[in-house]
Amino acid sequence: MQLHWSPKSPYVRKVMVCAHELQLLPQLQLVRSVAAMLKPNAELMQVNPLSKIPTLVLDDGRTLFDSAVICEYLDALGSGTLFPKEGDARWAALRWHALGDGLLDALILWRNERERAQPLAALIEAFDLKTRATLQVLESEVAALQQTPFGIGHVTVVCALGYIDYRFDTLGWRALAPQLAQWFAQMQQRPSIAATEPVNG
Ligand SMILES: N[C@@H](CCC(=O)N[C@@H](CS)C(=O)NCC(=O)O)C(=O)O
Repeated sequence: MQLHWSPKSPYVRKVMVCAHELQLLPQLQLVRSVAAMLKPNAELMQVNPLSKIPTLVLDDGRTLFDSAVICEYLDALGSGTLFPKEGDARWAALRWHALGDGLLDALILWRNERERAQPLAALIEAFDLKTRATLQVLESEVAALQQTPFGIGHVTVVCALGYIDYRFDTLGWRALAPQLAQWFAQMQQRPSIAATEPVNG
């Protein structure tokens, strides 16, 4: 399988963490692909018309996107432990997955906006407000995160917090969510998390 990949993308990181956890890394051939909102990538668009990474090309030529779909596909190929199949555990995992993805979506748009010559102040304020509110909710759910077996919700929340460190280090999120920061530090001990730190390149 070919994974259109970048070491900087937090959505790609979700897929890489899942692949590590599920011992599927040997089956992935990484294809370095550049995807930017303002520069559609013609080569990437041949396999994903949305020009986004991650995109997974299966050995039979079918393609899968986005990160949520790819992570669930890998889980089905592997031990199936990252996406609980039923009950409250399923909804809790999917909810954290959506919260982490939603936080990432806001952060990516925030970053694009702040790089414009004249960022719209109201938009920046809204992204800042939503980010802080999400951190507050996650701070109140640390005990639940700790008590729940590691799954796609944990993967996504960790990737979102890692992206804040990577692109929004001035936010000082650890002061806003100290228990979450401790939990995040514990998560760094996991080999799948340590091996997928975002890097420039
Ligand atoms: N919902 C998608 C988001 C993927 C995404 O936006 N990836 C970024 C890289 S971090 C991208 O490809 N951006 C290019 C674009 O938006 O055109 C997912 O979960 O995979």
